[in-house]
Amino acid sequence: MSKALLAALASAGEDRPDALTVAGRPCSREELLGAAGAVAARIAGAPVVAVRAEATLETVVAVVGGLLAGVPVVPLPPDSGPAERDHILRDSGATLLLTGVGGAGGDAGPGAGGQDSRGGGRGGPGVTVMPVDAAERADWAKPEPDEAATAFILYTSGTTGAPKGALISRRAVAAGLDGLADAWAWTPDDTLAHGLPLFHVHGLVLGVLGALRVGSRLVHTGRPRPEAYAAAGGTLYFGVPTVWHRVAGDPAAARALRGARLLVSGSAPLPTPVFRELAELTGHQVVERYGMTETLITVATRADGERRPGHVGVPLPGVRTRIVAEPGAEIGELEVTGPTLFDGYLNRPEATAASYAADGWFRTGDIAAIGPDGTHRIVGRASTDMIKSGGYRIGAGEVENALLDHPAVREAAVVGAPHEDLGQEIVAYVVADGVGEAELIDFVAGHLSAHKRPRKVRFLEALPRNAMGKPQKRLLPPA
Ligand code: MCA
Ligand code: AMP
Repeated sequence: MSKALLAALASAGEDRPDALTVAGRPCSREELLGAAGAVAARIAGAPVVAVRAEATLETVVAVVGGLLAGVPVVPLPPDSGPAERDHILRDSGATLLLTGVGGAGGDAGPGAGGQDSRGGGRGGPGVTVMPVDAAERADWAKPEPDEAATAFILYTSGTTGAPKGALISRRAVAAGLDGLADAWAWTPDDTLAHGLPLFHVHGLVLGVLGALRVGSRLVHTGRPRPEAYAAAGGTLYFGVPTVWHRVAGDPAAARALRGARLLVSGSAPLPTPVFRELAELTGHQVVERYGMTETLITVATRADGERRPGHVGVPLPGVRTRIVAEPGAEIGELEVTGPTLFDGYLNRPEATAASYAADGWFRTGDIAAIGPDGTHRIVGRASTDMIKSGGYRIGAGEVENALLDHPAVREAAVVGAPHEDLGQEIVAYVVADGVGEAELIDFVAGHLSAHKRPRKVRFLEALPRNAMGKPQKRLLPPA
């Protein structure tokens, strides 16, 4: 059995005044524990707690406070529009919303902080907004909850409908982080640097809890900009491929990473040209790892393993993988099992059941191949309705539904088109009268969140359909 999820926070290594720095604000581990203890004391006993997850110190305090108190944490994207925010709060049953100090005041608007904030601080009916003060202190002496307890409810898009809440246990988080520490020889001597959003597995679970559990320093740059990475002084850097593409496009920033120990990419495929350019500029071959919200990270290139572009490495300790393919084929759907798997989707028994094979392995929906040496290669996704843009997972159906909520839109079909920087960009094809591209883009950004907005809108007389009347996305004109 592994040690408790936060056990290392109080004990790992020597403390220092800048054990973590978030968007320019330093904090020691002792200060973090004190501030999080104050949060824990205020929320203890709540069934779940939502956290408006701006890239701020308050978000880290709020999340650690929730974990100390054993209250499942629901990170809310800070720029969530009403449709997304109301769905997440209602579906999760959150009655408390923790925000930065500036986000206080019932139906208050945006709060202080690094990341975009256009209303995620509003609670809505039945939700009390509770400001978090990183300067507050309280001792929290209660033992950590059982490792089977839910740590997070992470909302993630499917191909259709609204996002589903993935139930992530404390055990899964601990197992996943210990596996990555092993794979990357990640120790208290490291400084982890990144600027990823704090409402997804990559930035929050790996990028914050990873550092807290291992005992390494953390520098969160607020935003994942190349010049901020260059200035962060990390030994270990995390980024999505879009971030690495931008770093490669800024040679001075890239060269500043030469002194690092390990550069890690994940959340989407890292293009081979970016891998090569970074190797040239930084002297590092980027390590890729693969995972999902539902499974956490399951496969990773080890620090001492072979680094090949397009390859994501080998299963973490305790994880098993298999390819379900047609007879004779080497490429097929990747299925995984092991200690990092989620406990199902909240309130969605049917979706939960559908995500598992008959023998309990999780069906990732990713198409992959496993080489003779056990190295995994992700080839694509089974469904084109699951889009990855800038490392964000976006369901085509959710964006289509948002567009159909606009009174001028009669039909909508959304696809992910190849994009050099974002991997895929969201393109919306609509049948509509009296509305322009910019208005529809803003409409989706305002209803859902900015990263779910289409980057292009194409207007059609009618969507291509088959004899049954079903839209045929393959027959849409090029973006
Ligand atoms: C532009 N903006 C708008 C609009 N147009 N806002 C509202 N309405 C509009 N019409 C603003 C945005 O608010 C933002 O403002 C700015 O324009 C840029 O927008 P954004 O789309 O965010 O920027 P980008 O440059 O396209 O973003 C690239 C990015 C981002 C920074 C790389 O995509 C990102 O952070 N990706 C990380 C995703 C991630 O962490 N995924 C992990 C999932 P402003 O700049 O002022 O805010 S976990 C996972 O996948 C698994 C487990 C795994 O394997 O890791
Ligand atoms: P999310 O649920 O946002 O965590 O997204 C999970 C999805 O991201 C996976 O199902 C994959 O499609 C994709 N993904 C994550 N890491 C990689 C990677 N290294 N290479 C290719 N795809 C990846």
